[in-house]
Amino acid sequence: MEHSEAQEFISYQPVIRTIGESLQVANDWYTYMNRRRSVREFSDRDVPDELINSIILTAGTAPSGAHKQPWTFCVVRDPSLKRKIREAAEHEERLSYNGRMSDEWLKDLAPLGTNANKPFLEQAPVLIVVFKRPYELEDDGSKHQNYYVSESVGIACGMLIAAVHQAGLVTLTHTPSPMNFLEKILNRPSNERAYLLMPLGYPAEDVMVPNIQRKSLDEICVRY
Ligand code: IYR
Repeated sequence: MEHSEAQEFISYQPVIRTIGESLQVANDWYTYMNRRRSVREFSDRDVPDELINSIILTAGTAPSGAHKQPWTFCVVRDPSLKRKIREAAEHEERLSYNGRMSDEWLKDLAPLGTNANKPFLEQAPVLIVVFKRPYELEDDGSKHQNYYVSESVGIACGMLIAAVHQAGLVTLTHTPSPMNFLEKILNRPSNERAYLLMPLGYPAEDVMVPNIQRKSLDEICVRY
């Protein structure tokens, strides 16, 4: 224990369930999560801050390398900022769709019906812009390393998506590339890198989603 600092431990409070309850809850949760879809058209119905706060707190319960919690969730409601973000994202997307993405990539995307227009960046009442923090910056300018940053932030985003769905809201994982314009528009500190842009809100009335199928258990699971 030479190199480790004294660490306080507390008892873990497990969730106690019978096997029957576990099965029920697990199956219900799967059925519920299987209804989740990425939605690209939003209603203008507002989402209260209290709900956003709760969803972000859930994301913040994710495990992270050395418990560094290397994430920042920016909540954007200001219409002029949303417009700036949309304009910058569409600029990058136009370059991507008209040359940067391979023919194979464009063909793979065709069933999703996406293109360079991103009206949802203004339609959705809230944009959550997730930043990863490769290191922490102290006031004196010194840097402290974070660990498994992309893995940690990816897990947090997965938990955020689950919380969004649980709350009856919808989102989508938007990844304009490159997305460093988000660091500039939101004036983020030098240790933050844009990771994911998630518009969030209620779905537009009668919204349609692509008819795509999920892989079966046999296709995603190998037993040893
Ligand atoms: N970022 C672009 C293209 C895009 C890429 C993938 I991979 C997708 O699953 C969906 C879209 C866009 O948002 O349109």
